[in-house]
Amino acid sequence: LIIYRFEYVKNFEQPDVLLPNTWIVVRIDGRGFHKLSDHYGFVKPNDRRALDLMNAAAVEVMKDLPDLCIAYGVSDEFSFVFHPNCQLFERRNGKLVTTVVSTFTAYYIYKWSEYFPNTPLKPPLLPSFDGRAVIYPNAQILRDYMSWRQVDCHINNLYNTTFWHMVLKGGQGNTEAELELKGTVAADKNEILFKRFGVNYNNELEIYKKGTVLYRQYELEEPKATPALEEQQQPEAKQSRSQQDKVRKLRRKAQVAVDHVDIIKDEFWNRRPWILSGNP
Ligand code: DGT
Ligand code: MG
Ligand code: MG
Ligand code: MG
Ligand code: MG
Repeated sequence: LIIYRFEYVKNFEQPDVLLPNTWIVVRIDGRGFHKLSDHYGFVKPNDRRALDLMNAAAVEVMKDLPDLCIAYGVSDEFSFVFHPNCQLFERRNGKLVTTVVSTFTAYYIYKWSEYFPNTPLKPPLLPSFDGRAVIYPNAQILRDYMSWRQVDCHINNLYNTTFWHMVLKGGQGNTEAELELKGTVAADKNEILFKRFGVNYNNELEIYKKGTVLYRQYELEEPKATPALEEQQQPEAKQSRSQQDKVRKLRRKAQVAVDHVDIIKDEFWNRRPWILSGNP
């Protein structure tokens, strides 16, 4: 009755369904973490507690959303990947992004005290995250996206490790160190670390050099054959409801593995074909 008078406002809502049969990556990123990391005294350049907290929150997101097949995290960001056959929220952009961001943020704050027992969170500087969804048309491009993030992790970590050694151990000023590093290549930075500080970059922790990859680990393991990438990227023929439920159940039961390994080369993917096949 009276509701009909107002109902037309519903028509103002814009559709935001993401293209079918594409990989969906939801990337979240800490808002103003430059300031937040200073405020709460994160160790420079890498705070193990902060990274472990990011990873712990991301594991909960993976457990909460069985449609996710893999996630990759570095610094204050995490990329969550939905398989092309994912039908969660009818693939609506807004629903997917806000659910991932708010679930992640909720767990980040819930678990904060576990990782920073002596540094309570206090307003007005509280952790929050932004998020966006990007779709990728095939597994090769999805892998290139993941490689891009891991290369970024490596480049930033080598730079930051060198910079903070020069400043904190070498006593150089921030600007001075920055100027000296301008235009240097990886080999130069490795040499500065080794010659001045006796640090072999290769011996730095894998979590700092490679970031963190999360995926589901099944007991059945050790794949016999390795499907070609083309096969892997072919989305499954449309699954029935009961098939989808079965896959979901299997995924929910699986352990979420937390790894700090190379995801650029083929090996990682070949050994775990279910990540790209989406089965289970
Ligand atoms: P945004 O994302 O535009 O709101 O601004 P920020 O400040 O979050 O910038 P972003 O995301 O490009 O860079 C991440 C910042 O977080 C960067 O300034 C360093 C800081 N950060 C992340 N992880 C660590 C850590 O483990 N230790 C320290 N000290 N800082 C960290
Ligand atoms: Mg940013
Ligand atoms: Mg940020
Ligand atoms: Mg960031
Ligand atoms: Mg509701």
